[in-house]
Amino acid sequence: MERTISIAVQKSGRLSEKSLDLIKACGIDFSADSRVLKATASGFPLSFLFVRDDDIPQYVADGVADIGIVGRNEYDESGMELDVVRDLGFASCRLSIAVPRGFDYHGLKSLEGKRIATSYPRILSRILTENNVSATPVVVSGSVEITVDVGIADAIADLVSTGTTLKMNGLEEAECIYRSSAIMIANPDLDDEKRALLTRLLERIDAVMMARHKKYILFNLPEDKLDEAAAVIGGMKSPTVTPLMDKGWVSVQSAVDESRFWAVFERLRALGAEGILVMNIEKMTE
Ligand code: PRT
Ligand code: ZN
Repeated sequence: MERTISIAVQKSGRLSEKSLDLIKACGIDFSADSRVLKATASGFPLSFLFVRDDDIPQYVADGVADIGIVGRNEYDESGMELDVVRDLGFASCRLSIAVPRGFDYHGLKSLEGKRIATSYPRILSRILTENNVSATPVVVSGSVEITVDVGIADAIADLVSTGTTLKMNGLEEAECIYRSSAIMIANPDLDDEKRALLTRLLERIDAVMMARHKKYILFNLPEDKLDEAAAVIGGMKSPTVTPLMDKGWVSVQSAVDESRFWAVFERLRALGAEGILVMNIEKMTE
């Protein structure tokens, strides 16, 4: 029988959709019936376990699942020592100290002797200790943002993405103390066969993630501007250059980092580039 590798994915929540999108983009298909706890994929020997995100580090540690996708916050809070094999970049958020209006916050020292409500006592305590601050964590599993109002805490340490929740509860974000995004974790004791499957899966994930950060551009350029254009594009080993029927003109193709795209675009225009065509890249390797 063919060996499979199993992955624990959040059943429903902020990580679910993007986790499954990434896996699908790797050419792996599965029945997306969210009522089932387990599913088997086609296109890759992978099986799924759909669970609550809090349970993912434990399942991976116990070998119930071989790998998992979870927020770095959840993993660090679990205190488990697993292999963090990739930072997947999505579901990014920050753990921030937030205080009620009128709280005179001037750094972590302001929290000395205070009660701080959080769902992440381990991460919070580590940071407070590193900064020589002694405060009392008040551990709550949800609705951290109401604890100050109801009088059980003086400040909070909670996950923030847009900041709306804090504002709506009369709190101000005072300081970001930790950053998180989705990571892939793996059991450190996978056998050789499973490790080989993980390597294959990671190769696909890398190709998808790399492509997501790049655009493919094609343009026509006066041949005598080629060196300058190549310097502007940078990145890839060398652009592909094809002669055009029009003498003195060439067609150039290359991948460009999305973050640099507009700067590159404007400089190419200034060099006389014409007919610039931009495309999304589906998959890519170095
Ligand atoms: O049911 P299950 O236990 O599986 O899910 P869950 O409710 O515990 O987790 P879920 O789905 O809410 O979040 C899963 C992971 O998403 C977290 O562990 C983080 O890694 C990540 N993530 C990213 C977030 C946020 N952004 C986020 N904004 N997790 C929670 N929040 C909450 C935050 O706690 C606060 O209540 O959203 C609120 C703040 O949002 P803003 O946009 O108002 O700032
Ligand atoms: Zn959870």
